[in-house]
Amino acid sequence: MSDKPRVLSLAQPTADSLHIGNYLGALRQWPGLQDQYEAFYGVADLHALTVEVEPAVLRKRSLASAAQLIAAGVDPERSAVFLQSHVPEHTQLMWVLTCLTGFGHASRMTQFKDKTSKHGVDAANVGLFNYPILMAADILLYNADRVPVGEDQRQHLELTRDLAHRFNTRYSPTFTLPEPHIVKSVGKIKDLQDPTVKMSKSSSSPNGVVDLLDDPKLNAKKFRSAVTDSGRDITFDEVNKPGVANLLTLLAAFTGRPVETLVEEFGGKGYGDLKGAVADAAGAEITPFRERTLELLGEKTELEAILAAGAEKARAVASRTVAKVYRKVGLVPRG
Ligand code: AQP
Repeated sequence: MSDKPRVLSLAQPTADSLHIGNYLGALRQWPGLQDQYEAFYGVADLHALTVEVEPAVLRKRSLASAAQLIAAGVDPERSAVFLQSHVPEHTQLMWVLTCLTGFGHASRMTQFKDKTSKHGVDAANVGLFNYPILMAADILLYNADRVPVGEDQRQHLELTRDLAHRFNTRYSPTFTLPEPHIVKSVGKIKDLQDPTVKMSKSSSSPNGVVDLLDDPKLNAKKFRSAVTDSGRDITFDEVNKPGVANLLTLLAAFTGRPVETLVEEFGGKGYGDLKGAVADAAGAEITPFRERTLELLGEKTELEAILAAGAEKARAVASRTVAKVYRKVGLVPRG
């Protein structure tokens, strides 16, 4: 076992492809942390059950998500790459944490409110309500020091820290309080058709979300038809010009250049120029990523072997945590 600090992050296989929000907000940071940290990166397939899905579709999406992590540069030799359901300790720890979570506290999670705003709470399942507690278990199981996630997950990270603190004070120091690793310049990538809401696998309009595995030509078209406003000036104003601000954020992220420089450069140019530049910059990075993912998906046996080895690595850590937690809360160890 390594003495490096630990990093953990998971992505949900809730769509056929991850999107550029998942990529820029989270996935893209993951490979760069592999040397400094002992890394655990996975696919949150249990979380994906909170949405009704065909079994065969979920299996396909889970493998596609794993392939995308690797295509993004996560190296299975250096990191544990695994499916959450292959490590049963996630749900074991979750139950203990569920019993430590106040109902009122769980009810204040804004993502649950957002996700149930359209169809109401009665249409949601309890799994969706419990999602942040399973997420806390995902993180605490590995005593992760850092969790690279998008801005939308900040509140869940806070809950995780609260639960860790509560367990540590009620029993004895056990869990590391994890720090979020959030790229401020990216923040939340917004839906291209409704730049007031985050780009999301489940709730975005089809033309508002750019999937990493979609045909690059289709994606270029989506960027070119992004909603802006009736003005002409290219300025970074998230309140009054959310569409233009989103495009500038995307261009800055894909080119590695500061927003201020881009604003200067686009002075006097039109929205069409900006959209074209985003389409080109995104395409240049996403197209090879997509090709690598498709290649990995063509080697299914190898991919499954990578995931089996990743689950072994993950379980070596996770099983110890659960044994310790069960002992501390008073469950009798199996003789
Ligand atoms: N729009 C976004 N901008 C920046 N980061 C984002 N993330 C998600 N959307 C954006 C980050 O991507 C990582 C993986 O996300 P996830 O698969 O765990 O699920 P999510 O956060 O719930 O993302 P979606 O796309 O909205 O999925 P659904 O619709 O299934 O809920 C996370 O680190 C997340 O912060």
